[in-house]
Amino acid sequence: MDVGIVDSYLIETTSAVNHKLEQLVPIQRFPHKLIYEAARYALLAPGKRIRPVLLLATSELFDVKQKSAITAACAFEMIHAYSLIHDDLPCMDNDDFRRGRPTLHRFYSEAIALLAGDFLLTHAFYCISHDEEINANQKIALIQLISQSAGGDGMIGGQLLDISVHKPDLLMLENLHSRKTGALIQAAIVGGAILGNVNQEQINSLAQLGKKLGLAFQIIDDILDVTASVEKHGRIVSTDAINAKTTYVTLLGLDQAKVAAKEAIEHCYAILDELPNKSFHLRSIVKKIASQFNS
Ligand code: GRG
Repeated sequence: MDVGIVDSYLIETTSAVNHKLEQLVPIQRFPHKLIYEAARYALLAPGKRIRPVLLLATSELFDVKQKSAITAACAFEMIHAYSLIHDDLPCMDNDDFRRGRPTLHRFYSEAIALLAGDFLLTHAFYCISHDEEINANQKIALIQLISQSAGGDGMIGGQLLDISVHKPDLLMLENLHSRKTGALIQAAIVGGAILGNVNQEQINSLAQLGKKLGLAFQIIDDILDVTASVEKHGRIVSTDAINAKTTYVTLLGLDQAKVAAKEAIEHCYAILDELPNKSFHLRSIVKKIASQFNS
């Protein structure tokens, strides 16, 4: 596949997402304008926009126009940005940098970071419920999907496992990540299918694709934590190791982690092959995620 075509699709969709995010969280003149300013600082910082792009590429499979899916796509990025803001707080990971900038609580304050995260979480639902491009049934289905995937049985539950389970085994690590990172990635894909009004059978296979892609995404993140440090420093300066984190690499070893990532990616391609619709862009995103590590 031509990498140039893949990249130009990603550039076009991420820039459409960024443009819409700017509109959905505008600069304000209210006395409380700081909450918008802080939310924009985190939300508009350079990120990969993987979740909104997945939603757009999935909805496109079912001929949904970008303008009808873009608000829902942005809602996923808002939820993701909120989770990063809260994850970086001193009571969680206590991180100083995110997306190449000081974390929100370092740049502003903990109180502002907490409120900006709360605002983005709430605003995601505000934006979906006020979107004039989608119908009432789709709104309810998206709200149910997002609240479930980001809620107590999804991302928040995964975060709880992450901060409370000491030295998880492989089964627990998979459980933790399928909730913490996998659930929202999976939901972004299912969200695209909801906008396409597809049948339950297709939703199920796309949910399966999201599950495998979420798994691959996390294993690759763990691999990159080790390999990127070797490339940069000539030795392992793994942040996961510094933080004594259990990862796919610490449990499986680097080579087997690569095998596991490759298997998850192959599974994604197999699901894509079975879809009745041509999935050129969705396939290219899977390929892009896979291309981050050397198999
Ligand atoms: C605090 C409620 C709460 C939840 C936090 C998702 C999460 C739960 C924390 C994220 C922490 C983290 C670094 C997880 C590993 C997975 C990962 C690489 C997330 C970052 O997502 P990317 O790579 O980030 O899509 P960008 O910046 O590109 O959007």
